[in-house]
Amino acid sequence: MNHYFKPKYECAIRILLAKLEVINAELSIELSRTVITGMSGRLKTWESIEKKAARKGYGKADEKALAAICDIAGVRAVCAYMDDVYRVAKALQKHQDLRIVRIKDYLKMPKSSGYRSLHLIIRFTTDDLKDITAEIQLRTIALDFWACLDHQLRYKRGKQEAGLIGEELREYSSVVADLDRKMVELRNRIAAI
Ligand code: 0O2
Repeated sequence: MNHYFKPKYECAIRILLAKLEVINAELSIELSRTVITGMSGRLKTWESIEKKAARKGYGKADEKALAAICDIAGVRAVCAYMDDVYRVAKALQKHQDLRIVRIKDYLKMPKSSGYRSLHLIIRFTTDDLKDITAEIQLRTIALDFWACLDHQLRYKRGKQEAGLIGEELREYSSVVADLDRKMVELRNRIAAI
């Protein structure tokens, strides 16, 4: 991205990762176990920004288009358990320097592809990063496994090609979600012993 505010997006990613580190440390002490098992951040490539701008009906990836793309800065936290995903989201809500402007709960309402994840669209409120938006994706280890393979196998392919394997991937996504529920139940049963 050869745009003057690229450093701001990079900075946003670093700040969000630092926040997630702190949240992980606090929750891990509180619950005596690791809550976030992995995290990563990425700046959307210029090619991907241009494609998304076109998909959203913008002729070119100008400032207006960039403002409409919420995931130029993207951060992902992979959690051990399903309920941890909501714990992390709740902890992020307490941060004064950002505002959660939109929540896309694809855990409660999975996408037709079978994609399950909790997306928080945040906007920074501090002067230095004012109006910089970012997307935080929160999901479990199991759902991350599904999403990564789906991304490779289907997500970025043409519709016809993707259609052939879509049903099978949707089914596996339900299997993964069931497994996540069972793991929470098992953890709770063990804790009650
Ligand atoms: P990449 O390559 O991961 O960056 P909207 O802004 O609401 O109009 P958008 O941005 O598509 O539409 O929102 P959404 O649904 O929150 O999707 C944002 C990101 O979620 C995607 O970014 C993917 O990372 C992920 N995602 C969404 N649907 C799927 C899916 O079916 N499978 C997988 N594996 N990931 C998905 P990008 O920019 O599309 O792609």
